[in-house]
Amino acid sequence: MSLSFKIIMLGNSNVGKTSIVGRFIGDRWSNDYKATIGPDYQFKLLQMQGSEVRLEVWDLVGMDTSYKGLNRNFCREAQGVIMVADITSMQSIEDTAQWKQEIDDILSKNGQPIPIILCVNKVDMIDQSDESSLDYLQTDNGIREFANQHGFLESFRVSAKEDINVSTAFANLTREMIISELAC
Ligand SMILES: Nc1nc2c(ncn2[C@@H]2O[C@H](COP(=O)(O)OP(=O)(O)OP(=O)(O)O)[C@@H](O)[C@H]2O)c(=O)[nH]1
Ligand SMILES: [Mg+2]
Repeated sequence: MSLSFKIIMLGNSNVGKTSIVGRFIGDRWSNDYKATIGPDYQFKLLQMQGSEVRLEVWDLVGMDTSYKGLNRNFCREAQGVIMVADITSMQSIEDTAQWKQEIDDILSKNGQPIPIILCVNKVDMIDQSDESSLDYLQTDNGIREFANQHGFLESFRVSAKEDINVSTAFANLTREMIISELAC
């Protein structure tokens, strides 16, 4: 069986959406920052649960700078979302709650919200060995609690730079999209 899914990357600007896509699709990393100026997609083929899965990953413009409301038509075709925040910016984490609500209003499948995974990126920039030095929203427990509260399927602390948890986040999202596809 072969399956095809559209995933969109959402989150504030500068949080690392493009870097996460680069890491996932091509195992690439760059320190240079070039703001994304228009939607663009790349795809990757995965073998999962005996099926060939084509993931079309849409990288969008950061939503705080150019925000005029999510493009409803564009988002309507998405079957999964990777919501990205920056672990060094509490604001970027808190803002995901609002994007989550908005996407739920646009996108639900048979009344069910589509799967959205929260990726709190740049975990390489904090000292994970000393959780007591962190803000609660930067800790594993804090992020998990925030994600539960706001209805995210799952949450991960990730690093596009050091390749931490990026493929796991996409794999778990894909598994969930397959389950919801097969349930139809
Ligand atoms: N330390 C660290 N820096 C990162 C990481 N991911 C991204 N960055 C840096 O953060 C900056 C922004 O990354 P982008 O991937 O362009 O962010 P974006 O969310 O796509 O930004 P917009 O397209 O403007 O919305 C760049 O300078 C990246 O090098 C990471 O995991 N760790
Ligand atoms: Mg970008």
